[in-house]
Amino acid sequence: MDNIVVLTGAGISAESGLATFRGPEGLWEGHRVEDVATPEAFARDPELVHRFYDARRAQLAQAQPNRAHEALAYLDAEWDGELLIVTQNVDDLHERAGARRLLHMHGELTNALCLNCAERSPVAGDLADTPPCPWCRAPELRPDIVWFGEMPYGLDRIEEALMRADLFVSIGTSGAVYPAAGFVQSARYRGAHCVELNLEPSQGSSFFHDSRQGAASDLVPAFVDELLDTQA
Ligand code: BV8
Repeated sequence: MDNIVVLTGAGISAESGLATFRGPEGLWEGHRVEDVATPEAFARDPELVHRFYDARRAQLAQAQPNRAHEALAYLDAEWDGELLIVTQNVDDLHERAGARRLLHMHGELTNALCLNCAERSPVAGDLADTPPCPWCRAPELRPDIVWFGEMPYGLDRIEEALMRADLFVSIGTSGAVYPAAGFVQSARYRGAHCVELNLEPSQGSSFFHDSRQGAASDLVPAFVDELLDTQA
């Protein structure tokens, strides 16, 4: 099992108190996803979208990484082979737990993107207050988030890692959003062993050789121990 690709979703951050996307009544923090996580929504009502992300950023500042984030960071530090943690999450809990070989394919809540000069910058305060871009001073900052209909980040790097993977592990994702939900099919096609660790079977469960149900903070530390035992 030399090369590993891990895909994480909102479920890995649930035990840190951050809402998942498809909670009860399919609302997300009281909003329909389409009303806040699309370029059209931002064009229609930038203030509403900024307030939505400002609230999530404030909530994130109070959240802590959980044992699942910590276990993946430990794997990152100890694994001699190739490892890439691809996260759909826009929170920074993987980094705060110490993960290094990490790629945010849907962007980062803590960053802003300037619509004028296309530079990224860390968000200081609320974007709803239309602060000037630190690079070009234009008051044109948007959340550095990949919305529905927008191109995810790092797809070439992800595809390359999937082509080389011996093991693909999917953690805390419902398998509802593409192209992330299709990664297991690429990995399986190329002969990787595919494992799913999730509270309930995801929409893509049938593509996994091994699908384990349970809380990430229980399943992930145990799985990392299993992996590191194979390396010993
Ligand atoms: C793209 C940033 C073109 C936002 C996100 C039809 C119409 C329109 C579009 C489409 C369509 N069909 C396909 C598409 C494309 C669309 C898509 O997939 N739509 C879906 C809804 C059908 N995708 C896109 O638009 C993407 N872009 O396609 O561009 C393209 C394509 C290919 C190549 C080039 C170009 C862009 C998608 C990105 C959207 N942005 N996030 C924000 O965060 O504000 S997506 C959003 O959903 C989050 O990133 C989230 O991570 C992601 C997926 O959700 P999950 O992470 O899986 O979270 P969810 O709540 O669903 O599930 C949580 C799971 O955890 C559950 O299974 C639960 O059981 C489990 N769980 C809960 N607690 C625990 C747990 N597990 C373990 N332990 C626990 N304690």
